Amino acid sequence: MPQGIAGDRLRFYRMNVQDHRSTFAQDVARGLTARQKWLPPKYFYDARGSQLYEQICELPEYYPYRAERDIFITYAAEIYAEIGRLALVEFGSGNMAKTRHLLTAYEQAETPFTYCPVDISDTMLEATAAQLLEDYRHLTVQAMHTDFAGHPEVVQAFQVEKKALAFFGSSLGNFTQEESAAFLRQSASIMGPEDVFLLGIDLKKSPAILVPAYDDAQGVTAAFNLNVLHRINRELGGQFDVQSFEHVALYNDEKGRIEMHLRSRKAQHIPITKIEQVVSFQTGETIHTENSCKYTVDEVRALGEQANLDLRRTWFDRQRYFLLALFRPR
Ligand code: AVI
Repeated sequence: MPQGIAGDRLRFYRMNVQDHRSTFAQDVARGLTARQKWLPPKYFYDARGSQLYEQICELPEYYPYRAERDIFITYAAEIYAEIGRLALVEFGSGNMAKTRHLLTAYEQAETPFTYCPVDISDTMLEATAAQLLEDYRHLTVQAMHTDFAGHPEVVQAFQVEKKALAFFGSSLGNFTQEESAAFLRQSASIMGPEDVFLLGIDLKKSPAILVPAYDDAQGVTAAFNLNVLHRINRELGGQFDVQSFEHVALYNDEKGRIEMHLRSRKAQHIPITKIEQVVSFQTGETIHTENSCKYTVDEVRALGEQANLDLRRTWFDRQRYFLLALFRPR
């Protein structure tokens, strides 16, 4: 239910966010007792992890952030021409820095417009939404705090007529194929005939470019990956000696994805109090912590087709590393 309406230009919704801690415990118990140990990537993003992700976006090797920003800057007017009449609903809005390039195009039109950021971090949402209202006179914000990943249809609660649903930053790439297809299908099911879906997605390219983007020289991505072990220690009473694990990033050509793993440098047994387990590792055994799927344009088109969405416009950065795709309902 909507809560805490603060002024005429800001409405805040808190939608049924699950108890993260119990879910974290369940996911850690399930993931670390599987044959190939794994953890869902969403647990990277505690306060420290979010900070590290912002640092990743500034790294020389991590091109996706800059490439997408390039598209927004270069084509803001064209993108605005396609979506300007629609409220912009952004899944996983984060610090909204990149989206500002689009909001600036809305503002320059000098007509009222609505931006609906949706994020799992409420502190980030509150702070950033308030700042946006100061910076954009014609803007109304409806912000939603929720874990939207499994149920994008939650954004139906926003009071908007026509909408551009947006999922930027190649975050769809962190979903499995089934999750991506379900996300697009569920999104399509709440789209009216004039609504659009905007997808920012990273394209397939040489592993010589991909791998360093996830294994940078300064070790920021390594710290981001290892941070999930610190989080297990802090929140679940884990006893990981974080130094005894190393960051691994590899390109899985067959699956078309970067995989991140944490590899145990030695055989060890790790007690985790809150899940009442001792997790054993052999030397070299890994925890698979993230997939970052890469696509071709044809694969992006096919992804849309599975959800009855037609690919109508494409924008690329100057290196053609990244794609902003606009879909319309069939
Ligand atoms: C958020 N997501 C799209 C990033 C990616 O590129 O898959 C997360 C990330 N992992 C390591 N570096 C960045």
